Amino acid sequence: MANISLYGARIVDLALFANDYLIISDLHLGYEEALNYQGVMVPKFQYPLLTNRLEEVHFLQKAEGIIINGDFKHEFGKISRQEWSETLNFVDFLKNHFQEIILIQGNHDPLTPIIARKTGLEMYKQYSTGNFLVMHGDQVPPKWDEIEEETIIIGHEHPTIGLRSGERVEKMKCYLKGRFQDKNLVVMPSFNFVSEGSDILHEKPLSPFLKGDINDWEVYGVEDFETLCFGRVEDLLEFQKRYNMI
Ligand SMILES: [Mn+2]
Repeated sequence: MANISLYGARIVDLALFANDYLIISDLHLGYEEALNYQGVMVPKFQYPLLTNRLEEVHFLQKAEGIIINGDFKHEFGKISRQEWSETLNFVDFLKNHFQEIILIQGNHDPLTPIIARKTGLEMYKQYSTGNFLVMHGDQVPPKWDEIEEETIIIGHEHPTIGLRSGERVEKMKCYLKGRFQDKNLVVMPSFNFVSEGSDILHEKPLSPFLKGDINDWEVYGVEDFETLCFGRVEDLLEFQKRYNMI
């Protein structure tokens, strides 16, 4: 596995390793049951994929602590059966692998504090470690000027790039490395296998951190523990235009 670091945070598949923490984002546990309620019949397949994947990541990169960077579960207004069982099991799983577990509040987490209390975990708006400030990324903190860390790590966006081959468009999960105001910014992919995410080249951004000019930002695709450097957003758009791939 290539050793690629974004401002000192090492890419380990869909996780980042920063200052002795592994960071994963946007698990959306319970997503399948939420889809079932909407009439979309998907089986509940995600949980074993997530735990196996995280075990592999942890095997490759030992870490004392883990940070869940928001959207631990999916439903806004309730805790579904699937969410109760999977979140409690997942916290047990984390306790078996890590000495410290940090939960960060995402926009899908209004009720996650109930799960945190039940399992004895703390929830944070944002978490500082070394030179990194980890936050979900659904809003820019109001006291931006008081932030001392050099690098901000966010999730929320579920970034992917759409790669066209013939009629098919495949979305590949990716990291983004850029600058936001006076800070370094890293956008993480989702640790979630129900949906790939949104195509940053063609879809409207979700996060306010991505609403400005991101042409200069660098794209790092991840696929099965491989990391692929795609260059800058602007170059990818230019390439796709030139080869009529949009
Ligand atoms: Mn979110």
